[in-house]
Amino acid sequence: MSSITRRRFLKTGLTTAALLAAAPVLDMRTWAASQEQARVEVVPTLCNGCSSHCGMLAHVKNGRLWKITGHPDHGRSQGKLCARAHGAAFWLYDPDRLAGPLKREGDHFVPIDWEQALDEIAAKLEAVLAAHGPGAVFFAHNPRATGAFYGTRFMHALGAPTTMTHNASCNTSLILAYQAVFGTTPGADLANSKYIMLIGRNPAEGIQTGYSAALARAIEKGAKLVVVDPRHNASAAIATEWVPIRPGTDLALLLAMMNVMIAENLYDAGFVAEHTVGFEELAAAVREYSPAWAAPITDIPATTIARLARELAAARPNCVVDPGWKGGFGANYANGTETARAVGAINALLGNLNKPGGLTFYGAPKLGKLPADKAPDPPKPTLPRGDGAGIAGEFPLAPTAQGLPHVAARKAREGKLRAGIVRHHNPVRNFPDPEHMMAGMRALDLLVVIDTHMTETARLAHYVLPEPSFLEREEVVEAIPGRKGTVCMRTRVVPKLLENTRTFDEIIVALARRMGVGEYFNFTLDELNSARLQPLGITLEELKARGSIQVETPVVEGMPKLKTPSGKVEFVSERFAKAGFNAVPGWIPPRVMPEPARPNSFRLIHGKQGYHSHTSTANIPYLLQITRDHNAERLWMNAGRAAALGIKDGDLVWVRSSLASRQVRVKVTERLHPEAVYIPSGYGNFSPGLTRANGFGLSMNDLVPFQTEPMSGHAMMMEVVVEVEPAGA
Ligand SMILES: Nc1nc2c(c(=O)[nH]1)N[C@H]1C(S)=C(S)[C@@H](COP(=O)(O)OP(=O)(O)OC[C@H]3O[C@@H](n4cnc5c(=O)[nH]c(N)nc54)[C@H](O)[C@@H]3O)O[C@H]1N2
Ligand SMILES: Nc1nc2c(c(=O)[nH]1)N[C@H]1C(S)=C(S)[C@@H](COP(=O)(O)OP(=O)(O)OC[C@H]3O[C@@H](n4cnc5c(=O)[nH]c(N)nc54)[C@H](O)[C@@H]3O)O[C@H]1N2
Ligand code: SF4
Ligand SMILES: [Mo]
Repeated sequence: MSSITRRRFLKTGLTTAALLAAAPVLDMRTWAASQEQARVEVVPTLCNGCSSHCGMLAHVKNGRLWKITGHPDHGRSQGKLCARAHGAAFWLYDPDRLAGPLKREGDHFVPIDWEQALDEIAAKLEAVLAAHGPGAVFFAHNPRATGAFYGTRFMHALGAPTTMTHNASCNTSLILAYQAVFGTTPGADLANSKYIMLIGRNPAEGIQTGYSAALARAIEKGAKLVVVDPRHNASAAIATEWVPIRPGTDLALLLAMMNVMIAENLYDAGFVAEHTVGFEELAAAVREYSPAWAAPITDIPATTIARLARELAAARPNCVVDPGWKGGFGANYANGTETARAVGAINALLGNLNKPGGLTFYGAPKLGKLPADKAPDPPKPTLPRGDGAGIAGEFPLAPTAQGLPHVAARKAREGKLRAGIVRHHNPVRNFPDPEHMMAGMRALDLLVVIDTHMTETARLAHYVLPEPSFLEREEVVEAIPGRKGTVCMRTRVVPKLLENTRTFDEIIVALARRMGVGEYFNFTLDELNSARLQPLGITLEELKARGSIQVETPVVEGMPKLKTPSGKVEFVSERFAKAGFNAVPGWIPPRVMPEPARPNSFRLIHGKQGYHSHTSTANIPYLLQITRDHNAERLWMNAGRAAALGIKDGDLVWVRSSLASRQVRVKVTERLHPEAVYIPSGYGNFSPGLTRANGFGLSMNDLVPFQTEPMSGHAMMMEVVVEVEPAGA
């Protein structure tokens, strides 16, 4: 199915029409027949259940969304959708959706007319700009093409430098680390790998459909899969080996494996000589990190560490230590960035870059730009950022393309940031320390939230502006990397159901015109999308009809020239050294550790469940019911530790940190490292506007203080020790 068009999928129900014309009274049978045979239009679009934006075919019957299926032409998702996609389809008809713009009056919201809301927002933004300058204004979002294009362009038009994504709660550490080692973030060719080590990565639950499928294919082809995780996660269920590790210590494991590979000459010396810099420094640094050194730190036997290093090296170059996403070395631990640098380095020792089954460096199709004479780009702001990212003395290495929303909340509390626009992002719920995040939002002179629902962040806004759901709008064309890249776009599946909603681009253009920077927005979304497609020789009409189209992207065979200062893999980073950090990866312990002498002291960790996205899907009744049916919101505790505390499966406990105390029921299990308790991500909403999720389950963010990792500035989301005791004790 390489060319899906709307027309091809139209099944005209002539018999239905005839039946209806002949039937004077609509009886049940006629009605059922009309449903059965109704004309089905299949509209290709993109899922919005999470940021992966898989290719989706929406089947529309009688003007209503009837069902969804995967779009086979999307190169990354390859016809697959996950459970959350089916849940997210409910958003279209969700009675909790925001139906019109709202303005805060005291402690409640009142409906407001769009024109008036936009006039007032523009005037208030102008006032902040006049009093404090563009350095005091920010934009934050869940990073995707539409938000990135319109949000960033608007900020730049105002001279405002502070645009931020959610990544400081996700994977900013990885982004920084791989920038240093490779100049970019690599992927992995799991499907062709002979030996895969997943370190705090769980494709079976932290789903990106194509990636999860690739892991399954690798297993079918006989790959060895090693899952390093304090928790026997769903990927471990199909693994050859589960290596339970003490949380926060993966860096020690990696350093010790590199020690073995170098000491025993198992690494790819040819690749290292030709394509890397800083090997001697790395070799000198890891000499002290033997398996015997790492064993008591990681709680993994030294013999196992040495064996894993030898097995990996024996499979090179068709093997990979997965580059990860969030879990083991995302925005979680004090050593997140350093751990990701070590993952980069060990893959380079294996010489697996651009080899089948190794790391991949695929580009995305190159999109075009609007003509400069018609739509000039606003100049890039020259003011220093307001969130400390890239600023000497604050977080000089923090990637400025991501920014630091939790630091921005502190700056707002200090009066340095004064106004913000938040779109498709819920920083109050999804960053640690909600009191800190809320205090930041409340301190602003102006907070505008653009969402589909009344989230925890939206509740604090001065203006809440509703977008139509993803099935009712068109968006900016996206380019997806891959061996064969994909261009794709979100198309409108059904007409706008809630008339009084507006899309993000409409909102931004309206604000820009009011604020005297309309000259940067003198084009329609269609014109922008046509310009983006122009170099690919694809018309907008064609992409709207097909939704996703694969295009040839130049594939570099062998080693690409990397965007590092040397053009090679860098084991040693001058930038890191200059900023006062290790030049080559070295041991950094986690910030906190549970107290061994206290039987009720644990580290609290979290992770994804396959059927929820962050905290935005718990309000979907079908997905919430899965949780309820399986008591899946419970806190996991190791059976031995539970027995010692007199805690049984299903018991209610108190979980206390320095920040808060919460109650939750316990799942007693053998599938967890004894020193950790684990809470599934996705629960703990506290906005009454989310009528079904409100008050359900626990978010670990309630218990984690505001804290920043020194290198990347990310939120350290699992650096927290809790005490657990039976409720009522
Ligand atoms: N179902 C679902 N899928 C998603 C998402 C979602 O919300 N829901 N979101 C998408 C996004 S934005 C992301 S970032 C990815 C995340 O994808 P992943 O990073 O794979 O998912 P996580 O569950 O965050 O973390 C993976 C594992 O890390 C483990 N872990 C925790 N601490 C440690 C540690 O110290 N060491 C080691 N080795 N392991 C540890 C957890 O037990 C967990 O099993 O998922 C994407 N896909
Ligand atoms: N407790 C907890 N915290 C987490 C995580 C977790 O799993 N659990 N995961 C961490 C990770 S890996 C990440 S990436 C971040 C994610 O953090 P966020 O980006 O904040 O999370 P999302 O759930 O993707 O989406 C946030 C908002 O998008 C809104 N939304 C949905 N559809 C639309 C739309 O079409 N238009 C608009 N304008 N808004 C829409 C939802 O209502 C929701 O408020 O959270 C991090 N923090
Ligand atoms: S991974 Fe699932 S929820 Fe995310 S975009 Fe793909 S189908 Fe949708
Ligand atoms: Mo994420």
